[in-house]
Amino acid sequence: DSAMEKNQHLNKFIRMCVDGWSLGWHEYHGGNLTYRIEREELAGLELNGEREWVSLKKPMENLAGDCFLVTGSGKTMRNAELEPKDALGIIELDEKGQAYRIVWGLEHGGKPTSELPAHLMCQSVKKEVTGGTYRFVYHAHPANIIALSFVLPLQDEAFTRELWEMEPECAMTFPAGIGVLPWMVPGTVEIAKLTCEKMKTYDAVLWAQHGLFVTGDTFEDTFGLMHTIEKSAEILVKVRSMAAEKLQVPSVQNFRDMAEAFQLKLPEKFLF
Ligand code: 2HA
Ligand code: ZN
Repeated sequence: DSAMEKNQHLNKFIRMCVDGWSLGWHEYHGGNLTYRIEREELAGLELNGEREWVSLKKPMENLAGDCFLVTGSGKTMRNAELEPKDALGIIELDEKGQAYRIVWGLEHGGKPTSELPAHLMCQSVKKEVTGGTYRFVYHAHPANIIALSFVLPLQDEAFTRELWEMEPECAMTFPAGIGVLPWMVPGTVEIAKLTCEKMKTYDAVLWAQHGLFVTGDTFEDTFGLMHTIEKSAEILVKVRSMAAEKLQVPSVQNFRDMAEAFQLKLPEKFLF
């Protein structure tokens, strides 16, 4: 009895997991996805409120009562389609935003993603700064952007400009730029805190020598942002593999012209 067909939001979530797997971003247990799902969107799913409440390390008042569709810790994106009720789950937060419980899926004693602190803290920040429009947090391990974190300075300015230069789509897809964090221990509250701090201004944050965190309002925008950043990283890796120096790049004036044509607010700090 497959969960496919019963709930279109679950089906899109599953498709995103499988698409990321197909692109090579989710080796084994790598990566995770959460979606703040409205209660009306849960139609067709049989919820069960019998599992235990689990305290959150950091309470989040503005997520009180919210539900999240989440990937499971130690599960695989690849199995999302074959075994959705094992690989995925839905959690609900209590009325104070201090604890969660599993109300669907994550059968056989499963737990939400190991990066739950970073997901919920980014969900909280984005819900606040976007007035509730952002509902997705997505983490993946795309090889090219990770490779660049070994050779580019770990600065927002360097990564943003290098990636923007690769194709015009980039400045249009992440006009606010991209934030960069040094290597840190995965799954910790420390990495979650620094990530959600950067998410106040950016939609994408790179974890050096680990992977990429992105946020968005729809499945398409969230997946599209991950895909666009990794595509430009792939071009940059090819360029750097061919030659030590680029012979020509789009100029600061080119970026200003594009910003005017598409009404993009490109921060001055990236136009050096
Ligand atoms: O194993 O990607 O960052 C899931 C992860 C941890
Ligand atoms: Zn990871």
